Amino acid sequence: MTSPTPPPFLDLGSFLSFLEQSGRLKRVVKPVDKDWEITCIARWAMESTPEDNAYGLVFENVKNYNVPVAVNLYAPYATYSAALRIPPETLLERWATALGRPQKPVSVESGPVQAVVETGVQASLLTIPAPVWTPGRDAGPYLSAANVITKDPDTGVQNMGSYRVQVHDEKHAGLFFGSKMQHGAMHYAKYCKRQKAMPVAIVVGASPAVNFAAAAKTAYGVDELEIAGGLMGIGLEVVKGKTIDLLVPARAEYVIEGWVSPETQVMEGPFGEALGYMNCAAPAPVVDVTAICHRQAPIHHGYVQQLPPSDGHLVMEMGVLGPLWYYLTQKLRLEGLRDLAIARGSAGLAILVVQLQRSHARNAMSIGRTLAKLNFGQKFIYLVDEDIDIRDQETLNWALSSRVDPERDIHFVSDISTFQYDPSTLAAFAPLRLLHGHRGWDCKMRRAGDLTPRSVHHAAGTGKLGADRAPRNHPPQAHSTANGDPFRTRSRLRPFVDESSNLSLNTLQGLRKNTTKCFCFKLQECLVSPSLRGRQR
Ligand SMILES: Cc1cc2nc3c(=O)[nH]c(=O)nc-3n(C[C@H](O)[C@H](O)[C@H](O)COP(=O)(O)O)c2cc1C
Ligand SMILES: [Mn+2]
Repeated sequence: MTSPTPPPFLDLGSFLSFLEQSGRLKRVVKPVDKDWEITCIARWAMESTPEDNAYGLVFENVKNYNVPVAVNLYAPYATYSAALRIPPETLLERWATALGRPQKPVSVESGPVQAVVETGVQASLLTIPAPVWTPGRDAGPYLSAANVITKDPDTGVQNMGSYRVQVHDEKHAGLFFGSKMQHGAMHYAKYCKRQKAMPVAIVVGASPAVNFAAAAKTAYGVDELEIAGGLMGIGLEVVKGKTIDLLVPARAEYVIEGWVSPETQVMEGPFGEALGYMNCAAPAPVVDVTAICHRQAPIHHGYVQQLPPSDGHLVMEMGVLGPLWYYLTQKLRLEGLRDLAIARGSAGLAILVVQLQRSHARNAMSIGRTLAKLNFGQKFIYLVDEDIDIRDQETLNWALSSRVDPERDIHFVSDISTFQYDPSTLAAFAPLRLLHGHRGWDCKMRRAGDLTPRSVHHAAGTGKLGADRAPRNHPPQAHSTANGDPFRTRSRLRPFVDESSNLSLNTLQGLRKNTTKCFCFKLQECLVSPSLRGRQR
């Protein structure tokens, strides 16, 4: 007899209890500073622990706050899939089901997230212990696991995207849309055109499926709350916002409500990006907070940002792979695919690994080209044979080393843009001479690694952390938006490449006059017996 499937996790608290019961959660009871200790300890815990023993962390005693902070919750794969109550090997299929059969949210009258509703002077973002994720370098504290809900003013259909949110002060938060094609950004552009303020709800600390769905690269017009329901196999409970007409998860820890004015933008960033570089500060939409709703005893949840590894990267990766798998297998009905993965360290999206069925080996190049054109942000696509464990980096490298003839098997696909914040391709749009002499932190992407607790501690000890790079809550500086196009000001974002750490990529790109953005490694017929490696999945 098979045991019944356990019920889905409906909120963050039940998932934390599950992690704790399975020995995968540690509580830090010593007081910690939210502006540097949380991220340093969390990063150290992630990097120093073998995946099989990975654990989440709850910082129970955050200095000057009475709200705990939970981090490192959704990595590795085993934990991500446990959060959906499924085995890891069925993840892609679960995503395909969720996208193929989304579940409508279920409206309820009230929910724990509105146990406390703070408005007016009571509502202050500074009561939420938002950490600084790249201490000493980020512009200030961020809500890094923010699920941002907006609504298309034409259709009334909601969208939820995982966009970082900078805490500017008690009542203001910056919204970062990585591109104007992000769905929240498209909504914002529509409101700007009408000269109307956009209602927004920022959901923090929800059921795992909500976080996963918010990172999903779905089609425009798909409500990710329905995808969250599809991932859970049951409609998500939602309540109406208190000061805005949006439906929000009823069992979240926090929902921050507010309005984004079409008129004003505020400098956002710099911030440590997913590939481990600092981005520039640039004007960005700003939320005027009207209410902070939360549970009686809320927990703040964040992703450690910046350099991989982090659970944020894994959430991003599955948000790419799940929809991609669905699209390729259910919509395009592309034959010959066996499995998809994203290589470690590639910021959750840059290196896509595609496993093909042996019977379709001869179509490898056309499959590769189709994938390249789909453009989910990838820069490299590896097409590999059935016998390779595509989640094992050593085996992948073995396959690249032993099966790929660079002349014959590497194909370049031109004019396809990659991840927007890839410093090597940003450089492609700037004459090299521009890059020299621009070494200020604020105007370029810069490698921001080496954030061991020790190095940061040392910086703090010497007073460096308290200098001008220190986390701060600077007063918002208003920038008026260019009329009609709210994103014109983004062009201030300067391209930059850190020459010292990017040599090999630049060399490759230089060969292609910087126009090539995507390579395919052709699958070679297996010359070596699969049993030689013996790593078949
Ligand atoms: C941890 C994490 C942080 C992210 N930060 C941002 C961000 O700040 N801005 C952004 O535009 N996308 C960000 N993304 C990617 C978006 O969540 C993703 O592109 C998603 O598809 C956006 O939803 P949308 O397609 O409805 O716009 C992030 C993803 C993750 C997992
Ligand atoms: Mn969307």
